[in-house]
Amino acid sequence: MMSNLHVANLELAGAAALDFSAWALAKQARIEQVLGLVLPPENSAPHKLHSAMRYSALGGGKRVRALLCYAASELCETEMSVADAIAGAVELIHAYSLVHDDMPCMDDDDLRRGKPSCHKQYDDATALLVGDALQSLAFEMLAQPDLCAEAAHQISMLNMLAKASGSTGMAGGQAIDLDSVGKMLTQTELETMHHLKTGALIKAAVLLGAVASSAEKITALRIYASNIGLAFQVIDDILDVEADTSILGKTAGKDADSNKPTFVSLLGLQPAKQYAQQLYENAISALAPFGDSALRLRELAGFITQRNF
Ligand code: GRG
Repeated sequence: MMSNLHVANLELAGAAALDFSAWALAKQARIEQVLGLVLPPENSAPHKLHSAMRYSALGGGKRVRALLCYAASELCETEMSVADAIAGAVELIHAYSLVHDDMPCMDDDDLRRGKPSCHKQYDDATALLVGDALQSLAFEMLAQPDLCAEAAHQISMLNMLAKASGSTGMAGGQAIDLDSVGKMLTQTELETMHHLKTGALIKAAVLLGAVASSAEKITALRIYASNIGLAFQVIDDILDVEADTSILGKTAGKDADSNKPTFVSLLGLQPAKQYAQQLYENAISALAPFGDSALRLRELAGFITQRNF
């Protein structure tokens, strides 16, 4: 199993001189291959669990978090083997969160990434275990021996991912979200919830590859990540109102049906769009000190705020 974690020698396209869509396609293919190697094979026991893990983590999703990991790692000149481990770990945590979020005890959704959600395709108990096992695999990936030349950097990364996904990060945000159904939240409360639920992992995706960087660089990246994390959620709320289920690959109109507070219900559709634009501009401003070397992060901010799925 451990040998599968060494994926640095993948023969995939380099990034130099590629336009954004070619760069993103290459990186999406790369993360698919990284995850395909790290996830246990379906023909290994326990078969159902391994099959359901691969079903949930492979072959779908925009891979925005992995793209952010690769873009920030390129900016910080982080080794590709480390970037792969970071991107894989973050995507595994994200996949686990989606599997659990879709379960009847949470958001209760039958559709994810254009196919039946894990608990519909398999069963509730398997979905619970898939989330658990994907989370453990994420930490196994990031904890692989000798991943980083400096052990202290690796420990910092593990610490950062644990905090981003735990009760003062994503899981905490989900707890507030579940508790907010049917309530009116202020904009500050809504922002706090989403900084945790969606923003914490997006911030980790940007900052994990920067652990060895200067304090100034990390501060600028933190501002960038905080703004795109929130922008991601504002756009998610807008798409829930404006986009079709067939394009989203998940059930549209879910927020209103579940009586959830959103940026659209709080601000209105047009002001929510202006707010997303403001967050985008804040993120771009934070990248100014990096000049051309932050091109991919700039393009990703554009992708996140202009996406239609
Ligand atoms: C269960 C601990 C736990 C947490 C769940 C992130 C989350 C917390 C739930 C997802 C619910 C949701 C739809 C949130 C809105 C923002 C979001 C994370 C959307 C899904 O992310 P995308 O659009 O998904 O990046 P893909 O499929 O493209 O990877």
